[in-house]
Amino acid sequence: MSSSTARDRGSARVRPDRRAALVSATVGTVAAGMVLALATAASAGTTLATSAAEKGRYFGTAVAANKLSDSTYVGILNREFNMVTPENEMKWDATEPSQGQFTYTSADRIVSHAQANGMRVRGHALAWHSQQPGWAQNLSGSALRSAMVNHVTQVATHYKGKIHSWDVVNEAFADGGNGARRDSNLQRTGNDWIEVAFRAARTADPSAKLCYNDYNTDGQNAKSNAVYAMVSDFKARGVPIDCVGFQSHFNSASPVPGDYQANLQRFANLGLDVQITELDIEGSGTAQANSYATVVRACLAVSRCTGISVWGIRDTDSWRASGTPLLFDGNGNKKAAYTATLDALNSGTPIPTTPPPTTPPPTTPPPTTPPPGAGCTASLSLQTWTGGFVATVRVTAGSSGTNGWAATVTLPSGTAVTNAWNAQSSGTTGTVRFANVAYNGRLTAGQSTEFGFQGVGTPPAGTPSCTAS
Ligand code: 9MR
Repeated sequence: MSSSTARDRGSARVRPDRRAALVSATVGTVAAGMVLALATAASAGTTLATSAAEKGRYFGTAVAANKLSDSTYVGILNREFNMVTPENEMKWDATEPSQGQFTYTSADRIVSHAQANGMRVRGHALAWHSQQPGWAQNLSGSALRSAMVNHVTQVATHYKGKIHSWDVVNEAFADGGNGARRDSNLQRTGNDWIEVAFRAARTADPSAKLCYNDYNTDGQNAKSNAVYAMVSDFKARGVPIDCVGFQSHFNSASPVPGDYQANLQRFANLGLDVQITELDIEGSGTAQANSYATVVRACLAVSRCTGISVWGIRDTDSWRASGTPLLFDGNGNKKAAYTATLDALNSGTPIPTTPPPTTPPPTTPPPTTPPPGAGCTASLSLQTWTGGFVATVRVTAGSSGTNGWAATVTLPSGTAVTNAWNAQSSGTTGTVRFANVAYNGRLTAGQSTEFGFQGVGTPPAGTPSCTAS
């Protein structure tokens, strides 16, 4: 009785031709366990979309409308993916080439193809400094602000109910170490342009998830800290935001960061989804395959990482084709990177949800002289803006190393900590204590680690005190 139940349940996912063979093989004394083993193997997805779906995620790709007449391209698209992002067709220059004149022909083609084939759509991108039509590039001030709000409203309304997630604002932070906003005509309309865009998008399409999307934010660094601070502030003030997109364009100069998973997790911990939105990894062979697997495992290990999109199908479809960064070669054959991605999706053993012990790259130079004696020392660096700041504290172990540590920061009157990462904080005002978390308490002599916190009010000055255990 129990073996026949197990066989029926297990064989339900086996293709009919396999099922007939299995049934005849099980006549007599063949153990139900063997059937179960075969059925388990057959239950692993055989495409990126089905494998991701079995893990509760989507697997998507950027799509170019002019390739939808390429049968090889469409064959792979329909077989492997269940989410599409129009690569250029929903951008401002494409959808509103003249002010107030909206053209959706190419973008609609992609949306129709997606809907006809059971795929969802990531909208990309409503407000961005790049790929603006000439007329918008020439606007400034309140005229540009109004035009931006109208654009967001019109495009999000046109696609209302058809979009899984919108990249509402794309790439609004500067590269480099200061965590500042990127200078652009939009930024010069006022620092609140981002939240204004999010509010307009929510009003136009309340069912779409609204994302902030950027690159070089994949690990913890000054830029991702600044995005983190903005998202924290939006959550605290009720600005509508549902997700953060991590573009994840990698190459040998910018590999998958060691703290990739930890960085996804800290954003997820703010209470929103995270998505890998434009994944491509330059390279070839095993090294490239391993990097893809690392990215997939990181997403699977973060419960609010809801999906992965690659930025094109074949290497020849890529915006940086010479780097052969995608999962299929120019002939549409599966690469080693494809197999590693599929295997990682099918793996039942995602890497642990506790972030691995990582030492993020220092944002301040390490002390030039080793710290004297036992105990620990701490130093503080700040990114500030009117009314708030992000602080990065570097903890360095003394000559005995540490099993644990705690750094104490004294805040000016009226200042409050709103959140912290890579440390457990006690209190929010006055003297605030930050203790190590599980993965960064143990430091060898002279070794450093960093934690951070965000605050409102005047930033702290001076050197934090540090005690070691
Ligand atoms: O892949 C897109 C390429 O076809 C365009 O020429 C380029 C123009 O800016 O944009 C590419 O897509 C970008 C995406 O919209 C935002 N993140 C970076 C992507 C690669 O540049």
